[in-house]
Amino acid sequence: MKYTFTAIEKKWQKEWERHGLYEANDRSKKKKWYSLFEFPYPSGDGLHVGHLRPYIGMDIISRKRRMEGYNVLFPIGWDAFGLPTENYAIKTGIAPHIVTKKNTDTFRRQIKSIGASLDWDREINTSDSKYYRWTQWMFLQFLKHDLAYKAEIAINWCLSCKIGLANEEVVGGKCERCGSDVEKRTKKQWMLKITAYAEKLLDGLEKLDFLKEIKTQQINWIGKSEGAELKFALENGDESITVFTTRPDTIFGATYLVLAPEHNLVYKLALHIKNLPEVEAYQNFTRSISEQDRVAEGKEKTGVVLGGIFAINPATGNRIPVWIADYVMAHVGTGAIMAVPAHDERDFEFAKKFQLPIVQVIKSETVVGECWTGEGSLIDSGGFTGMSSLEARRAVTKFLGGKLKTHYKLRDWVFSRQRYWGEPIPVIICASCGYVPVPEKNLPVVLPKVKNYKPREDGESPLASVASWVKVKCPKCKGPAERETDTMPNWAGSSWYFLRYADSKNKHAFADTKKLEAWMPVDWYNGGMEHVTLHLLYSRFWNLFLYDIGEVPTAEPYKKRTAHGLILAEGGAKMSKSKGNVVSPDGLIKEFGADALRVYEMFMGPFDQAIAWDPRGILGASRFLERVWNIGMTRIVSDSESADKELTTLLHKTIKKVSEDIETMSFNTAISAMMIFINGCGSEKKIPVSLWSLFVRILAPFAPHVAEELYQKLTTKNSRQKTRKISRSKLVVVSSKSSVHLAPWPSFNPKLITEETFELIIQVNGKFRGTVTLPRGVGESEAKEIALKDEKVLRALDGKQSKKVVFVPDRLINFII
Ligand code: ANZ
Ligand code: ZN
Repeated sequence: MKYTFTAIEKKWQKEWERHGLYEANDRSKKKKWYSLFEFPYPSGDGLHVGHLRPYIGMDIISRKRRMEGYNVLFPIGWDAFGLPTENYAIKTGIAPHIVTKKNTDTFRRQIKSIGASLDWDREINTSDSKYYRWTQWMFLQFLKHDLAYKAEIAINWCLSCKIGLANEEVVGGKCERCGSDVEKRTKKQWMLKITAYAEKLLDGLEKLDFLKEIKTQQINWIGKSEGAELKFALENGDESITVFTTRPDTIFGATYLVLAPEHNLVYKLALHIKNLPEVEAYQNFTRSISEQDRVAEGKEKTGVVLGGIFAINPATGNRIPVWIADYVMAHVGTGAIMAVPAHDERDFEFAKKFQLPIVQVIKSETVVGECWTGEGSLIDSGGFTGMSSLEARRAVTKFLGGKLKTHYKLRDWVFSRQRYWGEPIPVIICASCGYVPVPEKNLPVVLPKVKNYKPREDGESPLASVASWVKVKCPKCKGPAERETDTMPNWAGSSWYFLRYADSKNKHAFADTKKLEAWMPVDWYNGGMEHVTLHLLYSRFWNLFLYDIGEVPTAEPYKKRTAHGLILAEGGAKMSKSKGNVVSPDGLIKEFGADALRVYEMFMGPFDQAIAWDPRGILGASRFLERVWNIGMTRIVSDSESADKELTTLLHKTIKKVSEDIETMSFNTAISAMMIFINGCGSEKKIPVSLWSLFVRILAPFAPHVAEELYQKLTTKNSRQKTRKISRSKLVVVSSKSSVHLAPWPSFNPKLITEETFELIIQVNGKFRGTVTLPRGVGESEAKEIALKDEKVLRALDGKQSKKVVFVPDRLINFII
């Protein structure tokens, strides 16, 4: 029987929508569940198959939760402000909001076409003034609580475009758009004081169910380090240098000091520096090197001594030279270090290169002449000799009158851009009152229409040219004043969108308190690994702040955060329009159906790993669904007619596997379990309706349209208790209650599941290399994948691809190389 996906997919999408099947209920008595994926940026290129991967993954989880009886919120919206839209507007003169409308229409159509169980009623758009009114309101709260301030900050300036660039527009030190050189310029920018939340952002992590890599990245980004600030007097004049060190215990081995090349003192000491031209040349040289390159491991150390400048080591009384070098960062610690080459790798490399003295002061466990960075007892350290290094940290600091100090690598968040397509910053600049917040009742400050979207030659936002908008009365003194013409960065709207979904149409508040209490926190958030240091930290900070001022019910916004792997283009390159390798879902859905695309995307590999698109892959998914379809349409019989024990057991194992695998996002293995079940159905067997109904339910989150059609067929067929074939009827869900997507999630019978695992023997070229425990019935691809994670096997393969794989089900796998 023909698998007519086109007709059923459209039909069920309409039916589900008509019944509001996926609308979240703010006042339900059921337990709530909130699933979230990172809302898309509606680009002009439309969606590609890679975008869909996280949506399908979270859709599967949301559908399972609904079937488990939860009241589910699974929303979507558009992160609509952003550079590509703005740059397109600059190029074409088409207004960004028109471009955005067109793009969101495309995205909406595409996402709807995969049948995701989203609550479209709550759709939001960050560039809509009804939304950004609240982004502006929140900015005013930051301002009120002294967490927003203006500071001189270096920005990226393209010498040819004559505009300030966002960091993401600078690629390898060049302007992403024209390829010319980019230089640092200083500009007054709005900043948000995220550093005030460094400790809370760290503490909060402990209780959260985030992937370990995500936690690690956040911890490293915050970069807490506990140490001391110690003062070194200078021989020249009254100046002194304060260094930050995590190892005050090593001070007797500090044989020189190093300042960051941009350190203020270099300018202050200019008159005393004997080799000033050389020093200035070095300063210029380092300006062109990106920060990442400066700190990169293994990078050749460079630096210049400040001729004629000497400091006194307060512990030894020795005169030591002062250098500038780019391995010391201006904004980390105090921008100055005491160098202890015997016990710090970077100092060690530097000292060897420039032949500076290396004095060991900690007893080392390695050979003499190497750098020992570990702990030990102190040697040649005056009165501290013999003390343990850990103990000496405090003792030395105290003795020298230093301060114990905690530093963070995290820096405040640059919150303004001199660009058009963003939220206007709701501040008025008055010559006599300073920065005056726009009164809350006057929000939103609507982004005015302009003709030219290009930033001005002087680097100011195009908004600065709209005199009628800029000139306002000062809200305080009523004197003439001007609006702030900077706009917020791309990260603003996405820092709180998950809150708006709780109550997306509210006109009086960003969301009603009761509704926030009903929905927050997000139970499961999935997003890209590329967003875990910026967006994920920004939005946690934003929510922590709103919690502190009593605006939201939970300190942390997300209980759990996972990440998906990218889908790469055929051959493994990143999908991008410029490479012409983008795969659109549209044609695939037309040819194979949304369900086949969904199943293929979930089956193609482990969800959390990057994987290349295989144009033939979807055929397998399509064939699987065809087989399911044929069984469901032709071979279902009443329970009394058939009771295959083996098949019942297999089904219960499948239910267990699929139930567990969804929870760990092992969607690929869940699908292979369902494939095994379908194989178990053979080509002849009659399948009893009660078994089949359970199978259709576990299939439903993956292939919602096919499952609905088969389920509807079943319920009518069942009620009539007839076993003859019935042709495809024009059934619709009569009430939302009868949809498979609200049917209870099946539980398995543990008694039926015995002896479910076996030891798979792994061989390389016929030689035994180990075993792994696997569920019986495991397929070749899954067995192969797991076997290839075994270290002994990897060693035996030695990086070679296997030419052939011999797989004996439930017994062994042999890689021939
Ligand atoms: C002396 C010393 C001796 C150090 C020793 C380490 C080992 P973490 O833990 O990564 O935070 N440091 C301080 N400020 C710096 C800056 N602005 N740029 C580059 N490096 C800087 O690193 C703290 C250590 O990094 C500090 O402790 C300092 O070197 C260096 F056996 O001081 B230490
Ligand atoms: Zn004023």
